[in-house]
Amino acid sequence: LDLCLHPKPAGLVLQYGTAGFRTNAKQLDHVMFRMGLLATLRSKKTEATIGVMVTASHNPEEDNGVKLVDPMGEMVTPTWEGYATQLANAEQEDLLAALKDVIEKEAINMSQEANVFVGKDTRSSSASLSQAVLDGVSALGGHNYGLVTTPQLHYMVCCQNTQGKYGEATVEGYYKKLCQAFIQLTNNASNCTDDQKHLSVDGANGIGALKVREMESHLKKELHISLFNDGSKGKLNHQCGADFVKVQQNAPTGIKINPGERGCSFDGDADRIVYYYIDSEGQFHLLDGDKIATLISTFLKELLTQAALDLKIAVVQTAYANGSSTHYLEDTMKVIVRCTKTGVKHLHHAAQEFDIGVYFEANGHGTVLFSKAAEEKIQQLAENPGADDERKRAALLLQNTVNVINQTVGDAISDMLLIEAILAIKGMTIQQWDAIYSDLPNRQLKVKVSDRRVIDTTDAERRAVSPAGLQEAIDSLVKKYRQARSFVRPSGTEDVVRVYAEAETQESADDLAHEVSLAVY
Ligand code: NG1
Ligand code: ZN
Repeated sequence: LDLCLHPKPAGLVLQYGTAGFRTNAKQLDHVMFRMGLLATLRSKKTEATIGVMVTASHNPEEDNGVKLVDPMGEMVTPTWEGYATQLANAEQEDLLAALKDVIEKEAINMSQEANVFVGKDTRSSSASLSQAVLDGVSALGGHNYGLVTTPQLHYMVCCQNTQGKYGEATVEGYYKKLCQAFIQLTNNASNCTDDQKHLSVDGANGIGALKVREMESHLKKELHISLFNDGSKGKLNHQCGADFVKVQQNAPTGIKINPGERGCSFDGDADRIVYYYIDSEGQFHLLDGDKIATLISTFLKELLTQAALDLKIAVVQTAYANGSSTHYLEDTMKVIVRCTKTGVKHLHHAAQEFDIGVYFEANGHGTVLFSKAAEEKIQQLAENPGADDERKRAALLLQNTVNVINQTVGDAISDMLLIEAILAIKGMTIQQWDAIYSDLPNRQLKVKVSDRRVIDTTDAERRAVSPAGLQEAIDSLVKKYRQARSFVRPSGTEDVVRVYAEAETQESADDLAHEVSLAVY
C-alpha cells in the first residue's frame, strides 16, 4: 500500500462534523483515501462490514463529503470520528504514525480480514472521490456499490452484518422488501381511488430520482409517481430539493402540481423528505419532519391501541421542531417527547431507549426504531391463531409497517412509502393531515462570523453558554414577542451560525430572527 497516493495539501485542516467531512470537492481527495484506510481499520476492529458513503447531501453540486457507516448501519462512534479528524489532518509525513496510533490504541489485529462497502451520489466529483476511497481500502473485501442513496448503503451494511436477517444486501433486495411491505399495507385501503394514488416527487436532480425510477416497477401501480428534477437537465439541489423547500418555505422549481395535490421533495442523497401542497388560492403549505413524525406516531399509536399491545412510544425531536408540534404531541396525543442535539446520531441514540422511537429532524430526516422486544410482541400477535380479528389485523399492519421502514437511518424513499400507505389506509387527504395542528410561523437564518466556535450551547442547543451575554440578549429579544422562541448554534456542516426564531406571526418571527442575528455578531 502506497501512502503517497492522494497526497494532502500542507496545512489544510478539516473536521469530522455532524455528517462526516463536507466541503468543496477540490479539497477532499486525500480525505477520501484516508477514510478508505480508516474504514478498513474499523472493519478489522469490529470484524464486520463497514460502509463509506461519498456525498454532500443537500449541499451545492461543487461540494462533496464522506461519512463512515458502522456495522448495524448506524453512524460511526464518536471515538472513531476523532480518529477520522486526526487522520484527515495528519501532514503527509505524519500519516504512517497517525495510522499506527489508531492501530495501537484500538489494539487492531492487522491479519484480520476487512470488508468495506462504498457508495456514491450523482455529483460530478463523486466518481473520482469514491475511487480514492477504494484506493484506500487496502482490504481485498472492498465492494463498490456505485450509485446508491445514503440510506441504501446503510441498509446494505446492516443486512450484510446480520447475515441477511434484515434483508438481502443488494439494491434489488431493498426494493423488494420495502415495496412488498408497502403493497401489503395498501391492501388495507381498498376504497382508495387512482387519483389518491398519485404523488409528485422532486428528486432534487440527485440519486433519489434515479432510484425512484429503478423502484417503480416493484410498486405494481399501487403508487403513481410523477418524477420531476430527475437529473436530466437541472443542477443538483439548485432551487429544488428538501432543504431548499424547507428553508425557503416554497415549492421547488421544475415541479408541476395541481392545487390540492400532494408533492414531496428529496434531498441530494435521499435521506430527507418533506411534503407540501398548494391550495386553491395558490398558497404553499409545507408538511415538514415534525408533521411527518406526528402522522406516523398517530398511526402507530392507534394500531397499538387496536392490537392492545402495551408498548412505549416516544417522539424524538431537536430544537428546530416547531413549538406547535411539540405541544400537540405532548398535550393532545400524550406521547413522550425528547429533545436532542442536532444530528441524526443523537436522535437515533435517544430513540433506541423506547419500544418504538419515532425520530425526525424538522428538515425531514428521520425514521422509526422498533426494539427487539417490540418486534417480537408484534410478530407473536400477528401469528397467534387465537387472537381476535381486530387485534390481529392491527398486528399485521404493524408488522408490514416495520418492514417498510429503513431502521438504519432516515430514508426518503422508505418514509415516502410509509406516508403514502398511512394516508391511503386512513383515507386522509394532505389537507386533513396538515390540519392536525398549525405550525407557528418561523424563520431560519445563517450568519457568517469570523469564528463560529466561540458559540457554545447547552440544553440540547436551546441555550448559549458563551460568548458571555449572548443568551441574555436573546432572552430579552424573545420577551418582546408572543409565543416566541429563538436560539443560535454553530452549524456542523457549513461555516455559519444558524439562527432560528418562531413567533405568533410571520412578521414577528422574521423580526426576531433578524434581531437575534445582529446579537450574534
Ligand atoms: P448543521 O449544519 O449542523 O445545522 C444540518 C442540519 C442537520 C443535519 C445535518 C446533516 C438543520 C438546521 N441542520 O446540520 O439537521 O441534517 O445538516 O445533514 O437542518
Ligand atoms: Zn441528506
